[in-house]
Amino acid sequence: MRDAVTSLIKNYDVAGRYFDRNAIDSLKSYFESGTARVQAAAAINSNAAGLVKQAGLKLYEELPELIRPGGNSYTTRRYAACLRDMDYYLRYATYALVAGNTNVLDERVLQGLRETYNSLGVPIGPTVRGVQILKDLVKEQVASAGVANTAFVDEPFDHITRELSEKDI
Ligand SMILES: CCC1=C(C)/C(=C/C2=NC(=C\c3[nH]c(/C=C4\NC(=O)[C@H](C)[C@H]4CC)c(C)c3CCC(=O)O)/C(CCC(=O)O)=C2C)NC1=O
Repeated sequence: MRDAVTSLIKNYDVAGRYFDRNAIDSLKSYFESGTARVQAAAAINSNAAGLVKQAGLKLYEELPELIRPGGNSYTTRRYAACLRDMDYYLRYATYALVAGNTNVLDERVLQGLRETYNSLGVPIGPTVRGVQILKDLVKEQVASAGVANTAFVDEPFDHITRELSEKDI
């Protein structure tokens, strides 16, 4: 598992180089955004269950066929599995936000996920929509906690949707 600093060190060590201007700039930007990252994690933690629940309600309002007979969230077991997945996405996205790096998502969440979803018939498009709804709710929550620029919150959620949507080669 890597964060912004360890991943930079790894890249420079492989090349046997000291930190150059680019490295220093990226270190600066990571440390300057540190307080906002921690504030975001605190804001998410203060209402994680609420965020997941709200995202689920919004998703099923937009795509009601998911909870009708034949839909992938039909039956309470699958409904609960879907919300549990959203909770995983939120928790690991929070780790990635603090780390300033999406490596934790690759290692702990995304590895083999598409294959699992495909074999169970979990639809990717609606899952991606769910993650994007979650992102928007998180950004509102983080903004109302006083973080002025919430653009950095996009990264882990967009990373999840990008990796999930990627076509098979
Ligand atoms: C921490 C990393 C991690 C992830 C990400 C994870 C995902 C994950 N989601 C699963 C199932 C599932 N995932 C969903 C999700 C959905 N269905 C929908 O209609 C919606 C579009 C969507 C929610 C947004 C559903 C319904 C199932 C159960 C499918 C089934 O058993 O038929 C399964 C199969 C095993 C199980 O049911 O628990 C896994 C492994 N597990 C992990 O350990």
